[in-house]
Amino acid sequence: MVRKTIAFSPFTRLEGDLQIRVDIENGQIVSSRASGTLYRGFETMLRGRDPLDAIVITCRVCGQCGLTHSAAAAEAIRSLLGVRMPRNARLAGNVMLAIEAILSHFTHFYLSFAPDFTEPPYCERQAQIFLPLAGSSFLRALREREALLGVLGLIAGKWPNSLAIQPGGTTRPVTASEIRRAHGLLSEYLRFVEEQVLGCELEEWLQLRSVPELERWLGSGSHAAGDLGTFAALSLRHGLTGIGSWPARFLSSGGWSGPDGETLLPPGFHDGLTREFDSARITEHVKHSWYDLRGGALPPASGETEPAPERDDAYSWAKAPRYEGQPAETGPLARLIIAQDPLIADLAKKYGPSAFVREIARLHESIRLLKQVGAWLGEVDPEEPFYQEAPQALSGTGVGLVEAPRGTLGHWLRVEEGKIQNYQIITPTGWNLSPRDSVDEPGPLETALVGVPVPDPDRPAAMAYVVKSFDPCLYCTVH
Ligand code: NFE
Repeated sequence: MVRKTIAFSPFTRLEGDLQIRVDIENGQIVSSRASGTLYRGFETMLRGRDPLDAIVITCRVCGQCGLTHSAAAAEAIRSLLGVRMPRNARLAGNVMLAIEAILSHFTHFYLSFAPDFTEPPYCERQAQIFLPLAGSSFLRALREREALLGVLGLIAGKWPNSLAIQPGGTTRPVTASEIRRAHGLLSEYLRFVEEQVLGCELEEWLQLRSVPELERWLGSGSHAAGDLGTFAALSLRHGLTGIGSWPARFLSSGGWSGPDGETLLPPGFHDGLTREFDSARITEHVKHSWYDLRGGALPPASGETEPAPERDDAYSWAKAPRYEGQPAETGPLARLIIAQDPLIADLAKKYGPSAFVREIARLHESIRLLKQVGAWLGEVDPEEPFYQEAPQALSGTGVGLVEAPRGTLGHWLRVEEGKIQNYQIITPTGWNLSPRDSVDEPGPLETALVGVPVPDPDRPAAMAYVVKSFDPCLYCTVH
């Protein structure tokens, strides 16, 4: 039996600096380690600053989900103060965050995920529509982003690095005519999704509730020629249904909170059964991370970030978050399983939480959100306030949990005498690409890679697809 260890880095078309080290036996991965290789230091940068600075600074953690970070920072301050935003601000905030998620999901699909089918070993003719900077689907997807960015311009003022979400609400009151323009831009994007992604009306797709219904849909009309249909055919042909599963435990803090506090997608922890989500059950482990070991396995409210690059028993700048001591996957698949979405639940039953199902869940969530954004926008009342002055945060603790495109994002802060004493962030990719924990249990991706075939170490295509199915963002992870 020949055992080989190979480190793959850098990863192309992926956010941030990732190294995957795998042990291969008989052409299959038998164990893996995911390393975030670039330390950035946002948490330490925030010590001693005004709490509101957290909104300005953390929205720079990442260019894909910056609004979500600023929303988590604002929510953490709001929870410390015990204040609520006006109804309009919750609606406008949801519109902004949902659009950021849709943008992120489609950017991932067209710029990162689908183009791999155009490259060796696949070199699929059918995938030429996804060829970077040349394929028809790639180019149109890139162009159509403009409509969603236009909506963000109207509601948030600008994107990225928008500071529109503050503890007291949203800072850009939106007029009736701006709402009409935003609806118009959404319709443009909807046309793109219906014509190119689906090949049918949104509602027809949203009616699908099982694998047999999906299969019938794929076999009828022009659906197979749409981007989603093409992706499904390529995935089935190349076995994306059979790679990337793990004994999944799923986590969601509840996605997109409505004006009355309910969430569009419910919170929960799912390990076969779905149970309530309680952020007090989260800890972060650093046994295998380049941080001082004093912070062994702490709840984030009292977490520590003391870099210890000299520790040669560690292998990542990411910490290892755990829920009730267990690794957990977060993201669109987790949210939709916890929400008991019938189509995604049936796909996961048939194909497991595989690379294929993870990616379909991402597209399906985008489509569900696109429908919902119009509804939230319609509920905004331009005559009512978007913002009310919030008091200054002088002392106390706060937590802000927001569902980011890639999953559950948490910001924890402690303030004394008006200054931040401690700030801790746990990101979605922190959960998904977590290193081993205090009892040496691997993170979700590390486990999902076991069993993946690597017939040619120069072209670890299946491995790359499993990694990309989690849509990792290492910028966020090692904030
Ligand atoms: Ni940098 Fe982010 C999202 C957050 S990922 S993209 O989604 O938070 O860990």
